Amino acid sequence: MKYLLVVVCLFYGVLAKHELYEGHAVYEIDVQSVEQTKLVHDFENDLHLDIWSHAVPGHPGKVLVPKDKRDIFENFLVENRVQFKIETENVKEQLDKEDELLAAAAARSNSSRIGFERIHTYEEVDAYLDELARDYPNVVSVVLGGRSVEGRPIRYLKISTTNFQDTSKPVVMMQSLLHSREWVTLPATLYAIRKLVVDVTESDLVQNIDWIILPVANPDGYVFTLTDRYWRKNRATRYMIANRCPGVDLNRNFGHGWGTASSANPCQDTFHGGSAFSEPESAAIRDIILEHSSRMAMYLDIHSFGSMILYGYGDGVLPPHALHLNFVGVQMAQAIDRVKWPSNKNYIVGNILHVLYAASGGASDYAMSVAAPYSYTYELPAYRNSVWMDGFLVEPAFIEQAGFETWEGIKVGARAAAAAFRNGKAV
Ligand code: 0X9
Ligand code: ZN
Repeated sequence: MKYLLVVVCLFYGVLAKHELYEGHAVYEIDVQSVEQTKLVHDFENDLHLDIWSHAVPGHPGKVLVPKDKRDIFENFLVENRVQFKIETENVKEQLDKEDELLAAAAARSNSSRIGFERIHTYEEVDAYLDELARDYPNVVSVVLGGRSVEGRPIRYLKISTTNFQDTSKPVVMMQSLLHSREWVTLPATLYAIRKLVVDVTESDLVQNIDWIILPVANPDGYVFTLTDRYWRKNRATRYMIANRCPGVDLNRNFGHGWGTASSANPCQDTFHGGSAFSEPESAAIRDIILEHSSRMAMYLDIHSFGSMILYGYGDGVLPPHALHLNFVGVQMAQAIDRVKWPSNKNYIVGNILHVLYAASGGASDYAMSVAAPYSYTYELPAYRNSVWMDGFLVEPAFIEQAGFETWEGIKVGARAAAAAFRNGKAV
């Protein structure tokens, strides 16, 4: 009887999941002119839609549209003769499918160990950091960087053959999951950890460089994605309006150009918070960057999706060493392209504003302005091998590949940044 109850509960539990996204659709928008670009963008913002990628002429954009806004949105597109197609009719079905695939992969692997068969939870990753520090005490230590809004520890790894004492060595810092729904970014940091600690095949990387790796930069948001798969921000409640719209976009909350190209509306996905570093998660990252600013050669903030390597600044102003920044960016992109799956597109490299849009308060902009001359935002690929799989969703077969191919890029970048650091010409 008890067993039956459990089965029934599980069954309804699964059915009830992702109910939030029942009838939500993903539209692909193909704008033909600068006027249409602006029109669509403004309307998407007015409707508070979740813009996954901006439409520009020649590059269709994607936007998530809730059920109750589909009519008004479609009418607007038709009236303004904007071309579009509905890429996904019902997002909930896709989310159920992702769960199913990840659960099947987990059952096959039948292991609680950290691997690349599935996407691990915050708790699993956190426990793994301790395990590594225990098993590799000479190279690994775990540091508590701070606590999230909901009190979760923000912990990161320091990997060093000299216990961070040799100040002639460059530091490379990388993080994932600042945007919690970008699940495919977690294997990128976990893979780097594996190749620097567990399965070291290129020892120069760990001999010559001190590494800082923060796998879950937004713990509350990440835990919340188990309830709302497309949650991007942290879980701050102090800016809510009538008890609605929690969360600050942590990648708009850093102190470079804060508030100039972001949203002041808590209901938007790019809400920048009360002030620069108002959020404990971004403040914790700032403190790590500042602590190591004199020798941070490279900073990598891993996001998804779009197959891009972006650099600052978010207002389109280029730093004096932009040529080097672009050059190393291209080398990293080429290294990834050499081993990427043929079904995925080549990486694009460029300044954030030139490639995507203006964005202020970004983590990588801040890191570049105070510490790391080679500072980038990676946008990992969307998985493209199947017709049903979309943007942020993760196909289990791609998890290890995402880690592996991104590591190819990181290695090239880290070596180049370290060489520049040693030559005393950081830029
Ligand atoms: O908009 C963002 O925060 C990033 N794209 S995402 O789709 N993952 O949200 C890009 C941020 C890049 N910002 C800077 N380099 N300043
Ligand atoms: Zn992101």
